[in-house]
Amino acid sequence: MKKKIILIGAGGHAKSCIDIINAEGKYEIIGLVDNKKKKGSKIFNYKVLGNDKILKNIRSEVQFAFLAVGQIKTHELRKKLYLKATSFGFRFPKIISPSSIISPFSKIGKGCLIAHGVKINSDTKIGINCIINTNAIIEHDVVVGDFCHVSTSSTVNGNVEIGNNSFIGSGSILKNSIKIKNNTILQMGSIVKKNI
Ligand code: JB2
Repeated sequence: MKKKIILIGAGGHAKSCIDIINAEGKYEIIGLVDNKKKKGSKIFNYKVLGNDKILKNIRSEVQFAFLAVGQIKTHELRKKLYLKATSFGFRFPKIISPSSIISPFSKIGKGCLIAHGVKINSDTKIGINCIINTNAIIEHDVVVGDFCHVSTSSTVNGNVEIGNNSFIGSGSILKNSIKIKNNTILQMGSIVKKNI
């Protein structure tokens, strides 16, 4: 039987999350919470059940939650919502698209979204609550910190380290063995050959 899950955030990224959660087939989405969308409004067949104030009460019926707000400039909203939901006892699963290719020798943290077409190679470690977005390539021996977003079609070559809370813009290419410090924001199409 599928486990029940609630999504936090009901914008564009939530649509991607819904698609991947349904493709994976392990969780039944019981609804979304959003601080600005009207209660009762819908994304596809899924209702906005209310705002974050209802999370505490929903916990008695639903064990799992997932961050469905995206992360472009800052990780702060995602982290705040994660801490709030965990304080109510929610658990955050990793959600992995069946169209991704993930090495069995890699490790992926809780709360991560691994989107369609992603490739994660051997001995790579991804921290908690990351978004590895559509068609990103993460090569062997890479370390990605917590609360990172590696955006669409980025290429992270072997042995790269990406610090916590970082954003790697769409289509970026990171040379092998470089280090990216915590809280880095790389604009789309960045080509990075040295440590930053
Ligand atoms: O504190 C909050 C809160 N603040 C904003 N709690 C809850 N539960 N929801 C919150 N929100 C809601 O997040 C907003 O009311 C809005 O409905 C949603 C953000 O939607 P938006 O479409 O603006 O962005 P997104 O974060 O879903 O997607 C961004 O990031 C993705 C990775 C976009 O830039 C996408 O294009 C991108 N693919």
